[in-house]
Amino acid sequence: MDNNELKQIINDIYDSLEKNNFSTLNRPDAPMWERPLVGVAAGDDPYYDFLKEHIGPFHWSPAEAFQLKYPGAFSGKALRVVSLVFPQTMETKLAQAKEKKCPAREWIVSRGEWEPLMKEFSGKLVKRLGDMGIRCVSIDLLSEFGTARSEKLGIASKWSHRHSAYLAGLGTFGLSEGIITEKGKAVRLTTLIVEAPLAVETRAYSSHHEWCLYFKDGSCGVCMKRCPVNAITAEGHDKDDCDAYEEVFAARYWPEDIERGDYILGCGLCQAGIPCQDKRP
Ligand code: B12
Ligand code: SF4
Ligand code: SF4
Repeated sequence: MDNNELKQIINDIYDSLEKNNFSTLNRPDAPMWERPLVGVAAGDDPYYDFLKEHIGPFHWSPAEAFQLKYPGAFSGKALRVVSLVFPQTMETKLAQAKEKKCPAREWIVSRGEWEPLMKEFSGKLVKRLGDMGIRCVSIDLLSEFGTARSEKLGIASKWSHRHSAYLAGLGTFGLSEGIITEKGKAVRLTTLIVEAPLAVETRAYSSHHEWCLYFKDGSCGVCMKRCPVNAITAEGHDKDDCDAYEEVFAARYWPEDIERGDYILGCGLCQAGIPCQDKRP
């Protein structure tokens, strides 16, 4: 399998998704997420050693994540990290850009229904590659996957999808901390680790903040103004204030016609109504 073949498989699976729609908002024909951008990184890239120091020793290397499904000694050399970036639709972004206190209904639903959608997408992808005799691991399908506390960086995860996207050439971080891609910052991500000789993508940047206007020339800063709790400042992003706001908006502004159920929440007002909403600015 080469990169083009993998991208074709991913697009076919995207087209077959049953859960990628706004049925909850009575718009079954409207997709929740656009086709993903795909990037590929090497499984033995020394960047993963850096992440163990930078984020914490709990952050998996690709080989460690792979071994959770396929136990045994293993080097990362034969592995590739496939990073997938799903952009929000323009309709969702326009709705979100109008909001000031509470995320738009489309944002609430596309966040709340992400996990079942990713189960469907990743499940189909892993099955398809498995049928071709290719071993692979979807990070989102690992039962061990979850959050952890980084000493230096606060709330974190055993696998940071964004850092792998950065490594796979898909974008750099913004002042808000969100990753800015060619399709902008209003995106969600997942990662697949495959045992296949895919070509590793080159990175069109040399530093981790290169595509953000604030780090480029001190301009912009619009994401700071979009945050209702001032969790984004020139010093960066306060993860705890940001995290706490989720329950605040849910308690104060939850739309009556959406059932909260087991939705995980996310404010995301800093991801829309900004120059990096849809593109690398
Ligand atoms: C924990 C978490 C949160 C926490 C903390 C956020 C955070 N920044 O870590 C809270 C609850 C606050 C949160 C909020 C949100 N989240 Co969140 N969250 C996660 C989660 C589970 C883990 C993130 C993680 O591990 N962070 C680890 C630390 C290391 O990251 P960091 O501090 O941001 O990294 C900085 C440093 O590494 C530094 N850096 C990078 N390279 C280098 C190199 C050197 C040398 C140095 C010194 C520094 C440096 O720059 C980075 C950015 O500032 C991921 C899912 C996943 N498993 O990946 C989703 C994820 C990051 N969240 C996501 C989203 C969409 C959101 C929200 C928009 C909510 C929503 N759904 O609407 C908000 C946005 C907040 C914001 N301003 O970015 C998306 C990312 C979207 C994007 N464009 O980046 C992810 C990837 C989920 C997904 N599956 O797509 N989130
Ligand atoms: S809104 Fe402006 S300052 Fe904020 S991340 Fe995007 S480009 Fe950077
Ligand atoms: S997600 Fe909301 S609370 Fe968190 S930084 Fe962005 S705008 Fe602020």
